[in-house]
Formats: sequence, C-alpha cells, structure tokens
Amino acid sequence: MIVDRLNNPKTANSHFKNWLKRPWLKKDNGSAAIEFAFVAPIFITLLIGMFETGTMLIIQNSLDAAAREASRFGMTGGSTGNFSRKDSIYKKVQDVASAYSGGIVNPKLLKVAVVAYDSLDSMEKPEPYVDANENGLYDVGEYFEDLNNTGSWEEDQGESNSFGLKGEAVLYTVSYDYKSILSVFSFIGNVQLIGRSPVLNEGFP
Ligand SMILES: [Ca+2]
Ligand SMILES: [Ca+2]
Repeated sequence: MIVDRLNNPKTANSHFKNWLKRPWLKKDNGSAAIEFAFVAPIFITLLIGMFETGTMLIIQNSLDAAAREASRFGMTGGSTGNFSRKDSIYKKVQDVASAYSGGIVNPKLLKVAVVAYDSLDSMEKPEPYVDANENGLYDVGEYFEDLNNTGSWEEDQGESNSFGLKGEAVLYTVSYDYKSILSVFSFIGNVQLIGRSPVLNEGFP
C-alpha cells in the first residue's frame, strides 16, 4: 500500500513536500552556517592536536632509539671508518633518529649529552660531602669528594661531556626541540623531547 503510494509520482511528490515542511527541518535554515563557524575552529584545533601528538610520539620513539643505539655503540669504545669515537657516536644518533622518524627529525637540531660515572648506582647522585653544620645541605667550606674534577661541589657527580673510560657507566641523553604548530596561537611553545639510555662500558683497551 505504502509502496504503491510512493511509486505514484503525484502522491510521492506531496509526501516529499510534507516532509520538507517539518518544523525541525525549517529550524535549520541558515543556522547551520553559524553553528559551523563556532564548531570549525574547535574541530580544526582538535585535528591539529591529534596530528601533533602523533608527530611527537614518532619523534619521541626516534630519540629513544637513537640514545639506545648510540649508547650500545659507545659502550664498545669503537669507532667507524675514519671518524673519531665522538663523531661516530654523534653520527649514530643522527642516522638512527632520522631513520626512525622517517625524516621528520632534522638531524642538525639534535642535542647529545654524555655524562660518565664510576658505576650505574652513582648516576645523577650528588658528590659525597660532610654536613658539618648538619643542615642537610652542602655549604661552601664543607668537605666534599670532587669526583668529577670540577674543583667545586655538584648535585650531579657525573663528569660531563665524557664517553667514559672502560668499565665506567655513561648516561646518554638525546634531546630535540619540537616546534608546535599551535605555538602560533600561544597554546604551547617549543616542546623538548628527550631520549635517555644508561650503559656500562665494556672493558675496551
Ligand atoms: Ca651543610
Ligand atoms: Ca665536582
């Protein structure tokens, strides 16, 4: 019965006209454009946010890989080709970060920090000192062990810019400043992403 009425061009046409007259459809006239104007910026911001989150995850993963691979190479004490040990390690960081990020990471903007310690347990620990005035802090004049040979007391006893001697522990840190697209709106500025890897050097000669 209904099918018959719809198949009849006359009645089908009047059905369509009635349908168009429905109040909820009328209400939409013109307001859709205004609604879109309100929702579009939020929607676009969300899209950019999702894109940025994905990009940062890819970069983070590449920094983790670069620190890991460079530290594993560095712990052997070796070098590649005509490169020095330092240049070999830096090259490793750049190559791995570029490859893992699919070229998103600009290798020239990568920062590499290496800090050497006597052991893995002493990583990022302060230089030992005698707390003569018992205030729980190091004060100038109190006796301390200058483990990193800087002539002063440090909260981190590691020796900076050192790939470590044989048997020493080394903390590799690879960092990258990611410039957010949303920084144009001052939502977020640069985001520093960091990959770290602690290793114990082998007994190389
Ligand atoms: Ca003190
Ligand atoms: Ca020191």
